[in-house]
Amino acid sequence: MLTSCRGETRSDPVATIERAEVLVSSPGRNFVTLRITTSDGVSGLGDATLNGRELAVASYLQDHLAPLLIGRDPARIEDTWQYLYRGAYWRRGPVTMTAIAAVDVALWDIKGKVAGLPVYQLLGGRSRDGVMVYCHASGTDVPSLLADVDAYREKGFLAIRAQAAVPGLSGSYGVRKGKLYEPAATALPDEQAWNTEAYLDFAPTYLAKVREHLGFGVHLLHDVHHRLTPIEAARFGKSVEDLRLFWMEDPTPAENQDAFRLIRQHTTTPIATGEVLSSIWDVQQLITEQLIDYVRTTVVHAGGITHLRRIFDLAALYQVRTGSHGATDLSPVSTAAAVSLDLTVPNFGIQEHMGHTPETLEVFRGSPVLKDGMLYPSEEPGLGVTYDDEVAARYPYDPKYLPVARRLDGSVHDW
Ligand code: EZ4
Ligand code: CO
Repeated sequence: MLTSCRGETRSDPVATIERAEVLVSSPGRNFVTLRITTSDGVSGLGDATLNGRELAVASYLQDHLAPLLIGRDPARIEDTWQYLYRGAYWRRGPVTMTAIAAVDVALWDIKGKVAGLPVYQLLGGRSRDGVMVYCHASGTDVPSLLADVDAYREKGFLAIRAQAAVPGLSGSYGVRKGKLYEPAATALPDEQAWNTEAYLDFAPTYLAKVREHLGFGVHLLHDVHHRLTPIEAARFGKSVEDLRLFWMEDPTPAENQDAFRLIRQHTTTPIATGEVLSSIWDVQQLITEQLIDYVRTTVVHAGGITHLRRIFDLAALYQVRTGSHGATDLSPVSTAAAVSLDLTVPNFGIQEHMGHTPETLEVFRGSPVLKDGMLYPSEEPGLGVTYDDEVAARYPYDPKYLPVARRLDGSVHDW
């Protein structure tokens, strides 16, 4: 029996991590992917994409985490998580938590392959048959929004998010130009105009038209995208109560968790937040004081499967359900990891799913399958997603930034 200074006690030689490669490519958009390979030749993938700040995470992984991974036991997922989190000394933050997430998800992928089981089986097995997703309908005006809603309904979606361009404003979040919504579209940040009054006047009217058009048989969602103050969000939530939204998303920035209390005091419109938050500490008060209904932290930006499960378990105690972020900037590896967790947790709510471009799906093969508004996991061992290096080589990194919003007087607003 060997006892090392790392506290490892073992009787048999185990496989070790031999390689950790950081793969940066832009098939349709930028993705950072971590591939860990063991001495037994098993490899696992983790998504490490942080939109608009990709290379910060690539460097964190390449320069600071890869040297720590070589020689470690890939089976020790929790220990590796604790080692990387506590060992950094510097706590939380999207760059750190995305890098740790990539390692964590790659190790779950490896564990599944070694066990010969899909990752959702390792997490306790199915709690449900499939995962309800919501899609993104948008329009430059109300008629085009309604047409888009119809197109998604015909595809069988059970839940639809609706966003329309506010008349006269270039900076309305969520309005698609091409086939998929892609906000990180320019080599330097696009500066877009924002006017809260115009939004607050317009948004409830178009949501009412969508609800009237849809009826109550399909879930309707809306993303405020951090644009309102708490009292404005309270007014918005109150004004759409009769429309019975599934949720209003990110009504106000969430750095100050206490701010949600004011919204809560005024409206029964359900609240979802968390896509930009990276740890359990960032949502602790929101959950334990029941200031939100859905927690939107994701597998890639909140420390991987290991940490997200911890967040979801805390949320379950307070009847807060899950509603993970799932925009195009989360790679198919994240979709697979998210679906594995969504399938198993008792308090699943909904999963965002925007889909990916054909170029993305050429590089990342084997994503979960979408059918009648639900995602179903791969039954392959691990996460079931592969990365094609040869195809990826055709799509080199292409620097892109998210937009910046400015109020009409020129001052910076939350985008
Ligand atoms: O703006 O993923 O709900 N989805 C969203 C996304 C985010 C992007 C940022 O990279 O708010 O569209
Ligand atoms: Co959002």
